[in-house]
Amino acid sequence: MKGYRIKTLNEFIIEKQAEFPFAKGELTRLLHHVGIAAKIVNKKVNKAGLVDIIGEAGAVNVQGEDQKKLDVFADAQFISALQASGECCGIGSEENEETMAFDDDFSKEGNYIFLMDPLDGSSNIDVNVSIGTIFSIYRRVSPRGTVPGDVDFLQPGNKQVAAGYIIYGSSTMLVYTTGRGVNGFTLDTSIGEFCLSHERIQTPEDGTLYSLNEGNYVHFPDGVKKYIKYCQQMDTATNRPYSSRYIGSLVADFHRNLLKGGIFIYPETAKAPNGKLRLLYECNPIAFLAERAGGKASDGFRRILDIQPTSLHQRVPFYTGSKNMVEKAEEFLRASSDEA
Ligand code: P6P
Repeated sequence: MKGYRIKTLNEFIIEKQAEFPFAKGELTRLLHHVGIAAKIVNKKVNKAGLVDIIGEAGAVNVQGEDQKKLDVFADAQFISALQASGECCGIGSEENEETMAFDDDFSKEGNYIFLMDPLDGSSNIDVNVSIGTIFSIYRRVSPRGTVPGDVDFLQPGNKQVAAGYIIYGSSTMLVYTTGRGVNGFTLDTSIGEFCLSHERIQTPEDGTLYSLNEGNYVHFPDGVKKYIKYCQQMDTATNRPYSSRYIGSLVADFHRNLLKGGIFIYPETAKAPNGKLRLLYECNPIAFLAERAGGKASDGFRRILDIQPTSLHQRVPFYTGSKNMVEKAEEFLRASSDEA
């Protein structure tokens, strides 16, 4: 009887490493360590609801260690796993104001730069909403053995060699791309392995879901207001009105739209004149995945991956998802800016 052939993340990475221009197993080791950190974070996130019962976060545990907030915990786990890989020479993280360069001889030789939001949407944990880790991987530009700097960390998204996210939800999944297709792995906790569950994800060119925080409507640019009205109009030929779906957790909103089709928008608002989401470790990795799955990602006018970063935590307006939906939203934005 033909059983289900489990293909683990490690088997898949090794199988595909020949496709990766800098093979030699470097990226294999890096992604393997991402998987290890993801499993450790997953275990903690899944227990988060029990914090009050088992008295973890904020208390002192049996080893006498101060328990940290989950996003600080996740940050530390990914940093130590990446340092252990020996392939990463520096990290930029949402949790740390400055970039971190490893100065031990082992890691200084690393060829890769890692940017991450270690636990995005962590405020959703106490209401049991899915949250995620988002990561972006670049080759270093400066010579090996030297301390990485802005030339390494502030590369445009079109230089990414890999990007992905882990979504800690009803099941935990790791979704990543090295530029050739987008593949999803579901964590089988009974064997402690991420197993291939969504091979070569292609996002539908059209969708019927639009995701944005309509509570900010009064602050939206005119083009966004007009696009929302377009989504809400009755037009059976284009399956409108669309459905509004907004979880308030980027990875969860994006993941749903990636699989089912849809558009996610976080535009500029009065409170966030450049949008809320960060270019380097939220928008660029998500944009890389969106494009490699056949979708699009822009700031409303420019392709996200072509934006030259100027600072680690800079924000950009973000429109991403099904190609035709993003292009329709961009049409409304262009028309409104022409009228202005
Ligand atoms: P708002 C979560 O805090 C986050 O950074 C993203 O995950 C999410 O898409 C966005 O902010 C939600 O922001 O302003 O709608 O609550």
